[in-house]
Order: sequence, then C-alpha cells, then structure tokens
Amino acid sequence: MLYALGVGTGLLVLVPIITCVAAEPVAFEVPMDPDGIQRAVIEADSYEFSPRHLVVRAGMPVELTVKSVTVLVPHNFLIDDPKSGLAIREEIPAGQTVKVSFTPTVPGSFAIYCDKKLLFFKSHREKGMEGMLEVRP
Ligand SMILES: [Cu+2]
Repeated sequence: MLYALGVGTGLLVLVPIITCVAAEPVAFEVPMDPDGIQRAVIEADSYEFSPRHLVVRAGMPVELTVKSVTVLVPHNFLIDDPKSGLAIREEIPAGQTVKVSFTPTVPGSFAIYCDKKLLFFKSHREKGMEGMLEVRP
C-alpha cells in the first residue's frame, strides 16, 4: 500500500517537469563597452539571425557586426522605422562581415529582417529570417 502511494507521488512530480520546456529564445542584452558603444556580433545564416532578440539602451550608439556564415546565399539587414529614426538597410554578401552603426533614440520594439527573395519563392523574412531590436529607455 505504501509502495503504491510512493509510485503515484513520483508520477505526479514528473508531469510538471516534462511540460516545462522553454520555446522562446532568450533576449540578448548588448553589453556596453567602456567607450560607451553597445557592440554585438550577429550571425546571418539561411534563414535566421542569431541572436535574434537584441536589447539595447536608447541614446547610446550601437555597433552591430553582422557576419554572414552562408556560402552562396546573399542576405541583408533591415530595420525600417523612419519615424523612430531607424532606417537601416545593409547588404550582407555571402561569407562577408558588415558593420551597422546607429543610435536608437525612441524606446520600443523594432523588427530586424532580411527581405531577400528569389523569384516566386517566399522571402527570407517569411522563412524565419526575422528578429527584434528592443530599445529600452
Ligand atoms: Cu536573407
């Protein structure tokens, strides 16, 4: 009788552990260097940016090193929110590294994406090449 109760308790404890699987990627807080510039390296692959969720401070410059790790596929890096002062469009040729510098001034969440598209296929953004720039006050 006691044994049976013990088994039953064990199963009840196991259930919550199995259902507790994190799906959302962790936000990456971009560190600020001693010169006041917030620097991060982002990998561009087909079809994702990594890390994909960047957190920066408003009012301080940001310098992103976007590194393509693809062999053939060209990508680009866009943040298109001119009313918040963010109008960035950089081409990232296959295997190359490009620096993107800007100073965010308006707090909020802005989409980062690649809008490359081949003929009638889905755009890279639709294939998952999308991330987020979170600007905190
Ligand atoms: Cu792309």
